[in-house]
Amino acid sequence: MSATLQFGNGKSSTIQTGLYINGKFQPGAEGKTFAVVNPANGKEICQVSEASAKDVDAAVKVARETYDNKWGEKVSGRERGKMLIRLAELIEENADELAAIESLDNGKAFSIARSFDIPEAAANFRYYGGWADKVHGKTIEVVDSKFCYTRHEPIGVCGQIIPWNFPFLMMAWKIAPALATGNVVVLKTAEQTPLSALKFAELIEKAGVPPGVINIVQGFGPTAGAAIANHMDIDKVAFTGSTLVGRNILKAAASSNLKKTTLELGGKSPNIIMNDANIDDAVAWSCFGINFNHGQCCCAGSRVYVQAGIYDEFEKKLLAKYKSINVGDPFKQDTFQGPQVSQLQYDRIMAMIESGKQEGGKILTGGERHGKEGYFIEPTIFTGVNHDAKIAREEIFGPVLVLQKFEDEAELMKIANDSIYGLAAAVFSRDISKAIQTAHALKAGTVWVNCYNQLHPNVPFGGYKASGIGRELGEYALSNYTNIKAVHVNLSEPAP
Ligand code: TXE
Repeated sequence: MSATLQFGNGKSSTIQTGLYINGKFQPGAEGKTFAVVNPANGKEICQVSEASAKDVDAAVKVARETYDNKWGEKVSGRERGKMLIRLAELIEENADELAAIESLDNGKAFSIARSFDIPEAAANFRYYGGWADKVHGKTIEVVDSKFCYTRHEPIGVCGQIIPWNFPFLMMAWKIAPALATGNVVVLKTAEQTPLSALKFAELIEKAGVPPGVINIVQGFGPTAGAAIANHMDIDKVAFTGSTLVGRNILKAAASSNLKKTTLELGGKSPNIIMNDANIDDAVAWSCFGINFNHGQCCCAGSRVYVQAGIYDEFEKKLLAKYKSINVGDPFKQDTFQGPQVSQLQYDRIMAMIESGKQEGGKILTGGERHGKEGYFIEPTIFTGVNHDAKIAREEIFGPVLVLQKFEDEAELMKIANDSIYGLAAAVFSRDISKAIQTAHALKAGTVWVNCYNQLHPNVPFGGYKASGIGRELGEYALSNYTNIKAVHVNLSEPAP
């Protein structure tokens, strides 16, 4: 089972379309397949195998046997590190092909997939490859008669469920720290975007990773996804997606085997521009902050608050900046914004735009479909929106910005923090003391000062409040994937 993909740059690639379990591509137990759609034109790209709960079961069984007999602490950190670094190299060697697959499947610009998604995924594997032989416990002083230490042990079989906005990068964020710490994984890709992970699966054996360590299944949330969350023999689940489904994952984990759970969920991130900001820079970062990846970023700067003293100039310059956004064919070199990922997402975003209008918001620019086919939406700015309006409070996950004016900084902070979410925020000011004080007062897992959407493998990422549980990236992510064992050794303590 394979498919040949034709890219908009004239090139093509052949991929395997089965489920990748125990190092082999195979059809689903129920023999079902589903269509993968090109969001740029709404046409089918190919069919891929669909995983059922039975396939998840089979993958978990293989993963468990592999963990017990061939992986875990049986393979040294040094060896695991080498494999992760080899995976990084293989990703780099195949970067053009992987970026083209990502662009075709997700709709993001090829140039951005090639310069961001794929190299960043490689950087993640390399970074965690470096950690693999540096994960260790501590010795803890107690009394002379005892020796106590901790071990950071792998958790075991990890279920990982990823979304469609950064399919390849989210896969890297999940798999790399899990393997660095000696775990095995069963990863479910998003039903909208399974293709780049299937190409990645071809690289796993080449990197020397034993069969059964990384298992990749594509399928739907209520079936394959729920099977992972409810599984009695999965020790940990990591999820990135909607807050709604995140709650269900947590409930499923609680009512099955209380598997450890980390969640990376939605956001409604405030981006604050103070009177003393460098206006041109703030305009450029704010535009990038909402429109990068077509607004399909959990940390998108979807609420921009500009202080009254510079508001008019900011609005004028932002509007001019918006006119320079190239929306269109993801394979054209100068395209910045491609289509939204699916008809469903397109419909959800257009419904939010409609609700913004109904609630009295004024459209400064955009608000309509772009072009005649595919799921393209014009970059859109709303002004005059009440803080309680739906578009000011709920995640839109599209290129739709709510632009607001504020006078008083203290009042603004209350509004900025008045959200169920707390994933990211930004502040623009030339006064570094004020910027840092604001950064500390914002209730968010990431705060950018004088920039936006900056991520790095070394730096943790995750949310306050309903934006999630746990942190990905950096040293912090390692703790998502280890059990801490305390060992008390009696040296000379008399028996009771
Ligand atoms: O997400 P879902 P959707 C937000 C964003 C977007 C909204 C809906 O606001 O508009 O969510 O997107 C799997 N048990 N984010 O509907 O359904 C599903 O198969 C187990 C933010 O696509 O949460 C996919 O693999 N798994 C976000 C993954 O969950 C289930 C990224 C995400 O899909 C499941 C994506 C179930 N019952 C959307 N139901 C971010 N934080 O970056 C679905 N899934």
